[in-house]
Amino acid sequence: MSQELYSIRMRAAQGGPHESGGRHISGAERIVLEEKIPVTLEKLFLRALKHGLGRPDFINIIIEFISPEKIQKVTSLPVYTIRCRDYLEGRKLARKVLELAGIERRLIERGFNYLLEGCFDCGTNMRGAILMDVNTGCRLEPDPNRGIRASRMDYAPNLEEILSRELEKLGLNNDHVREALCLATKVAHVPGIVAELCWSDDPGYTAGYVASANLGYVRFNYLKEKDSRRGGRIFFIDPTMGKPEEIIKILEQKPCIISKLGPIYSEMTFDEFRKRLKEH
Ligand code: PML
Ligand code: MG
Repeated sequence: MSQELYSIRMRAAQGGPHESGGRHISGAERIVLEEKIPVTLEKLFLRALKHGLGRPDFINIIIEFISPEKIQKVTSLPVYTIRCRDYLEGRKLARKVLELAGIERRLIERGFNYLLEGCFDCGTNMRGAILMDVNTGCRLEPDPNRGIRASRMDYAPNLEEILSRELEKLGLNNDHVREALCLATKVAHVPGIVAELCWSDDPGYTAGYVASANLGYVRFNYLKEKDSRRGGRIFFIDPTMGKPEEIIKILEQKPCIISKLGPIYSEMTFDEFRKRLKEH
């Protein structure tokens, strides 16, 4: 049987294609073996159709062969869940985690503001992420309405079952966690990326995370109010460590497979998290 891998990417919008001003509804992608293409297409199609943000009238699905020699193999970031009572406490603690990642406080504030404002011009969420220079606070996406879309990443086919089992033990086995951990792991491995901050745009999902190569995938059950559609991602980058054009190219195009799972910890306080970091 063929062991060749294919990238399958779906994006869906309402009011026409994204490039003609349609409102972004849903995006998801997989890297799968050839035999899994039909079932994956069906899953992605149904996912686009049944999204909480509304019914799309534009769905684009692309299938692309991936050359094995181009694939980067990595271990998933360690997963921490920091206890918090509500999104205000979650955001306060997320700011502290970003400080631990070495980002100046005023630039963290600027990052939060960018994410809270979303995409000015279209009055809706961006499909991709904001890219912010950690030294100047300037945004670096060539098209601020579209943002940068981290793409072409997945778990190795043999890891899916074990990942689901491990997440299940902690009540975290859902698409949001599985996909965000995969994306954050790819992003954190790109030279020049300092950290990522994300919370979901799904009105029913309040969780979010800060991720970085040194700290791990640090999640909070609350980073936004329930029923809010305002969500997205911001990548904090240091252009002295990697050219923005190069970072964007890797984020969007270089295939990345998680071939080994890092640890997944049960919920802890921020102080316990900090203590654990010191022990490592
Ligand atoms: C998303 O799916 O829109 C982003 C989810 C971020 C949080 C995932 C988690 O619970 O760890
Ligand atoms: Mg979403």
